[in-house]
Amino acid sequence: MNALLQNKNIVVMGVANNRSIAWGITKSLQNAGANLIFTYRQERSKKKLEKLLADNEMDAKLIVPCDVEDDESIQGAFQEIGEKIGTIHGLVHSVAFANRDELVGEYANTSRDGYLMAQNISAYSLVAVTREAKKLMNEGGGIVTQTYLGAERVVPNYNVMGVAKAALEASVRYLAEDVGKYGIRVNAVSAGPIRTLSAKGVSGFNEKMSVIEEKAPLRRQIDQDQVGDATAFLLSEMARGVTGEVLHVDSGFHIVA
Ligand code: NDP
Ligand code: KAL
Repeated sequence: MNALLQNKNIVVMGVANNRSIAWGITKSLQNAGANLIFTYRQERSKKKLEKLLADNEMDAKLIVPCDVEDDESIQGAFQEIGEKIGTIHGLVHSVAFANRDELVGEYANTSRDGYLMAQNISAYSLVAVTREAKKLMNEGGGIVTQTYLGAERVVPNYNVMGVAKAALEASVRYLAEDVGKYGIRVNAVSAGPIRTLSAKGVSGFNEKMSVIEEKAPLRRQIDQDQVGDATAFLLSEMARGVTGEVLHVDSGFHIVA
């Protein structure tokens, strides 16, 4: 236990199951003394989350539905959080989606609808939730999203999601400028490959994982707990001088040629 986020109200978006990066983050936030608020999309995710919390003897202050494709759903979620919790000090955005058939083969084949869906759920959602969260962050605080190296480089099969993550990372910088004057910081963690529900069955994932042990400076896999601790740091006062940043938690893979 550390006291990095003692008595801080933090909203976590994107726990689908025990393998979710957002669940690793939840454990780090709990360890830092934070009060936890969750949003979910699918009822199945809510059930998994409730069981995980119970099994780990953890408490949620509030669990609310939020589909980031829908502005009313986002507004409703943050309104409820405002009414029941009041001030929040942090937000974790850990959601992304692209159609599976756009995550293979040539990027040039991306459909207009597929492009817009990936951008909508994976990039624009950060803009929309930042706008709503800001209204409740009247003591300042931190917002952290999750990104991947495919935003910076061409990674086979990542395709439309790479372009969405590029927009997400640029949004981190523009949003950081907007909300910095209110004492709110916006950052991203760029995680190496982690086997989660989203990663399941997508082409090229196993190869991307195995190359980490061969080539990354630390020569070991990345896990949810490493991303969790880095995210907790970025949300905390320890990172009070850091905003608009993309912090790689990837065993150093991004520095090697
Ligand atoms: P998970 O499958 O565990 O989490 C994905 C989450 O996205 C789910 O909780 C899902 O909710 C949520 N989601 C999808 N669409 C919507 C929507 N319209 N509204 C609200 N929530 C939605 O996978 P990860 O933990 O791997 O993914 C979390 C983040 O980490 C993503 O941004 C991903 O791109 C990023 N990332 C993952 C890496 C990896 O190797 N796994 C590497 C680098 C970054 P529900 O199931 O309820 O629909
Ligand atoms: C180069 C890598 C290999 C994999 C390529 C693409 C990965 C894209 C991630 C994206 C989030 C996956 C999906 O959207 C999956 C979706 O089409 C089907 N899955 C679901 O609907 C499940 C049930 C729900 C829970 O998933 C979502 N997202 O809602 C990239 C690897 C090395 C790193 C990864 C996996 C990065 C990343 O961004 O996740």
